[in-house]
Amino acid sequence: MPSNPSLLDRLKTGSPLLAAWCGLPEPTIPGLLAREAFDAVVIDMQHGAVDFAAAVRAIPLIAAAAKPAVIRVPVGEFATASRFLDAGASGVIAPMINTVEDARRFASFMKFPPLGERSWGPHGALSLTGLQPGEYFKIANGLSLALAMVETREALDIIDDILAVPGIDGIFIGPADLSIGLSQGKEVNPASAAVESALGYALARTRVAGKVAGIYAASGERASELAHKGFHLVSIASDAALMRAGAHAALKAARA
Ligand code: 3PY
Ligand code: MG
Repeated sequence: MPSNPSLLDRLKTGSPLLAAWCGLPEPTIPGLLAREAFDAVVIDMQHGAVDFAAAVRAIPLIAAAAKPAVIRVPVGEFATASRFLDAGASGVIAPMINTVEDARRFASFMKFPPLGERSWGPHGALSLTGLQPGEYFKIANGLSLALAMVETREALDIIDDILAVPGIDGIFIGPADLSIGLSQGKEVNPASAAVESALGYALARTRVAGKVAGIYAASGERASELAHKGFHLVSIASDAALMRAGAHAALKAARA
């Protein structure tokens, strides 16, 4: 049985999903966070220190908690996106998708023909889903969520075109980079007024396209605001940030 046959359907029809965000180079951490009440776990290979082997090892640990694993690959590493689908990831977030060509290339590595050009070899995915190759092939494109990151002024300007690319299931906003771009390099402020109005615009365009929108939130409070705003997938803080916050709170209490 697929561990998660329809992450896209859940995003489209259910309440917002809250994801853990992991960048430490140790697969046990996403495996353990998957046991908490997160709906999904993201492994960040763009800014995290996780290498390919560690990220692949985390996927069955996350699946053992019946949660979907989503991987953010490094910029431009679309071939790596296919390899994570082969390993059983439920989705991939591709950073810095700034042109329609970027979006097309990303989609082509995420989806089998005729939609894309993904090559066959889903060894981990077959184990985790329990499907036979022919069964997996029939539904694989629907199992593999492709989220294109919109986090620059250029991407925002062509958001309709990115959303229109066949095989792109939705967008994922990087509010920090977006704030840098929208302020023309003057500040990094993921909650700036300019970002706030861009979020409303991006959500509206995503709804018109009938696709889904995810976003990164630095805290639980911010995640709640963004979920209420209408984002379908909201990731919260990071493994390192949660550890640091826990350490600060425990030490503050101990020294009180
Ligand atoms: C951003 O805010 O730019 C991100 O990519 C989230 O990590
Ligand atoms: Mg970013």
